[in-house]
Amino acid sequence: MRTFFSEDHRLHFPQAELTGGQFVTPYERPSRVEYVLNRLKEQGLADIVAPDAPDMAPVKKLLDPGFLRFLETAWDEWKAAGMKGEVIAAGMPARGMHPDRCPEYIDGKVGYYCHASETAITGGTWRAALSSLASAQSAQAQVAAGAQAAFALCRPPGHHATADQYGGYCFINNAAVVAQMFRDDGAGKVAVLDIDFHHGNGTQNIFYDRADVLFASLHGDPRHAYPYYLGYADERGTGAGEGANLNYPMLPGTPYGPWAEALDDAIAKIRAAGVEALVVSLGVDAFKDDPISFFKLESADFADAGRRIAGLGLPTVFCMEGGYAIEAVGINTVNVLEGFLG
Ligand code: SP5
Ligand code: ZN
Repeated sequence: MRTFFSEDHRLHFPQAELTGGQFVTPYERPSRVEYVLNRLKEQGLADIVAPDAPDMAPVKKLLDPGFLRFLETAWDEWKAAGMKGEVIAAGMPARGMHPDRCPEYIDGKVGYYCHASETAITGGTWRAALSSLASAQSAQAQVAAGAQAAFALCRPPGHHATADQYGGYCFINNAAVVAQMFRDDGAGKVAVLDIDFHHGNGTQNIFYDRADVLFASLHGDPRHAYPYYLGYADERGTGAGEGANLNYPMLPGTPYGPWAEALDDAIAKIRAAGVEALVVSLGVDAFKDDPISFFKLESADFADAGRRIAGLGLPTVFCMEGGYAIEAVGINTVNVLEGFLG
């Protein structure tokens, strides 16, 4: 299995994440992917190539062009307005306000296009997000050309980003773009299987009214876990998309047994739906030692999950998402890929 990876991820490394009322070094940091790269090489999965340039045409169709322009220009506007620190949203439109009127002043625009203020934008964020997107798109192209599977070692991650909002360490929803590209290449139906600990609110939101992209997510119950305001089991899709959204929220302390039962249920429903291509949002923050999550998966469980996913027999693109137990991120991520390869 080939890995697509760009060194340009390093351009995104904010100093600050707002958590627990403090600014800390972000959990989502460049060293995460270094551990994945090293583990890939250690395990002989050394086919690692730089992606082609990103193709913005499918992205502009799926995501809001105003949002993309915002991401590209936010840092310069912020600095031009005299702001001293990194771009951080202080206020967002809340209940009773106008959620759909974009202010002109940059501080207001930031809140309009953001849904979680832990995530900072810096001068390198846009180029890093584009390089992450490029890896996902090149992985999709390789699978569309006949490879059984490919791994996009994306950083920053993508699954919390909607068509017009960033947050949760995510800016461009790589997995959603890959799913749309499979559709554009002729797949009748595509599934996105999201095994990151956090609910993939962005991906769910983008495809919520569509029957042609099935979304299934295993995640911490939103009553207890970020992103808090989406991810309940009764969110099943709307209109034509009714039934094409599958949420598996699970409680603090959930070990592999019930997690794997949820995975099997999602896999059975993906199989029954007649899907022709699979995108896996591959976060490994369900790991027992993850510093911001509360499931109890062991490293070996990730290999077992990979085996189960392979049982679908579908052309598959893996997109890297979260995972913050830095030194185990490499082992756990590569375990999924090795389990998949058998
Ligand atoms: C891609 C992904 O996994 N994004 C996760 C975003 C999580 N954002 C909220 C993080 C809250 C961290 N709180 C840390 C508490 C440590 N005890
Ligand atoms: Zn996550």
